[in-house]
Amino acid sequence: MQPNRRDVLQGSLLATSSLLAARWLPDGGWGMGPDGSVFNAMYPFELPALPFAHDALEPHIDKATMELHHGKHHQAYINNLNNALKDQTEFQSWTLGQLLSGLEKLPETIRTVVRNNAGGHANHSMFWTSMAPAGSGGGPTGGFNDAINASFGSLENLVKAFNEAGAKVFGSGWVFLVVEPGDSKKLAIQSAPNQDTPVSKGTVVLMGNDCWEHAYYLKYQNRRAEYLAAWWNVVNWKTIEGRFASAAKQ
Ligand code: MN3
Repeated sequence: MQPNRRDVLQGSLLATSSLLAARWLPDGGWGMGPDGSVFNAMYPFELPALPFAHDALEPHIDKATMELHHGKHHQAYINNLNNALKDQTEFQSWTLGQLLSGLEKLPETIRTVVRNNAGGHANHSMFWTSMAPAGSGGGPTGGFNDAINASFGSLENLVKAFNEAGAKVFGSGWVFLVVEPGDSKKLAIQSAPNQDTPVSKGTVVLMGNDCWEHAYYLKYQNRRAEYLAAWWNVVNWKTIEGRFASAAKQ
């Protein structure tokens, strides 16, 4: 029997998916999807549980902000994404990774809403797992530490450059630490507006900080620089180093 068009299409999607997975899932995903990888999750998308209690990042990130940010904002991205796909049966079998890398293949009627909300889901899943209670995340070691020194001169310089990039994000957006495409030992800082993510261009994201006002306004009001500085107390270096080590192996 000849395979029908749908089988062929799904077969090619699976092949594409495993290629993208090799590039995009340096830590086996960000560890928050039902199968352990947020990029492999597909419609209907679900809010992943936080890997710590809402008050676990106090006093650097307060409990009320975490409750709203995870329970309301992240949930809203997921609801909007599911809503955009509810009548789009063709795209319900696309993984989050496929949606983010294949935005130009989507109908114009849903492209922007998917870009914003699939991006929001991916960015926030990455964000929660980039953090840990203060004192539990350790610090960069080994080859990761070497890459930081080679790329920025020192951890102190990385922090300074990252915070400066975060302060410059105009309006709402993100600042990311990424692996330089084509050189797994070189790190770089990128910022992006709205919920865009370097992942859409196949770039490996190691960590990122949310520069939307909803991430800090309850506690820090307009003092974004103070929030950016405090955030380093809750960086989960162990997880981020694991992402780097996996990316370096590819
Ligand atoms: Mn946010």
